[in-house]
Amino acid sequence: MPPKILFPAIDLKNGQCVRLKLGDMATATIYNENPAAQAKAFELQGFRWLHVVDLDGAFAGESRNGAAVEAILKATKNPVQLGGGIRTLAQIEAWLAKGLARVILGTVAVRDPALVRQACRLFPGKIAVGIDAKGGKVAVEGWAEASTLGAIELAKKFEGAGVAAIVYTDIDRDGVLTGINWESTIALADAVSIPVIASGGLASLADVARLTFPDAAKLAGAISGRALYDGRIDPAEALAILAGRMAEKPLFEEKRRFSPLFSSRRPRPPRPPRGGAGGPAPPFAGFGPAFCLVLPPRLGGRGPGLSAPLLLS
Ligand code: AMZ
Repeated sequence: MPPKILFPAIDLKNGQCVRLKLGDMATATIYNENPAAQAKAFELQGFRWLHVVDLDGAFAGESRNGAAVEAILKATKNPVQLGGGIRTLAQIEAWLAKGLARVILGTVAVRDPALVRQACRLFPGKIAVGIDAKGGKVAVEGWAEASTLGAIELAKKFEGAGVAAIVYTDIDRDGVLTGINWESTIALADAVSIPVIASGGLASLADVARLTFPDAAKLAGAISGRALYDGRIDPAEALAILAGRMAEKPLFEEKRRFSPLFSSRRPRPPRPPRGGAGGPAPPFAGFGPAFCLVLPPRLGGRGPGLSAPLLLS
């Protein structure tokens, strides 16, 4: 399983870094007036990707924080993915020419899926689709409008098109620190072969650790906004969990026992016969009996049921 990516998020409103609650512009909290400095700070904290949203652009239907995005691109060496107001091939091309690693297409993926498929052909590996759902239905235009499409129904339109990733946001959790909606995110990831990035509600290291569970194997990573800005998540600890390393400081209660990987909700597939050369790899090869990190409540742990497996092999 490739290492999971934790994407720190910069949401731009009037050129500043903000966080909204449930996508409502009226709830904006300003976290940094200098988005480029914030991008650099995330890079120095060890993050290797950056997720940027032009909020004004998502509502307006065209880029509105272009200067801030360009300043971010100059300030960080990390690959940057940008969503919000990108609706035409010309805009996609222009943004990629400025050095974005990926553009995220939301509204246009609902309104004109053929354009997304064409963009994938023209810019292979550089097109992500943003699926933002409320009550199971996809929302568009800054989440101000609901569509009649279900998230999985929309995702399936892009099977085989070459979409690099789907960023799936549960709108009802965005910015309110209630935890990722694992059930619907994993259901989406299981329904398509496109890697899915979880977004909306990431609240604690327990959510970060949950990414490493086997039923989340098809998730590419998760986006973190408010939890990082509020200091609920220590970047070094989060990145250590995803890298399968212990945190440098003894911050976790450590228990030697078998990994909870094998006691997840899903039944464990039968083991293939031993010693059979050429047989299928054992399920979850690379995970073995492992130490588990049990996150104490002060780190956002929710008790012994949620613990982070370490990859020791
Ligand atoms: O918070 C919001 N109201 C919001 C938001 N974060 N509205 C849209 N967006 C993001 C989506 C996606 O990344 O999560 O904007 C992008 C989609 O924009 P567009 O313009 O393609 O629909």
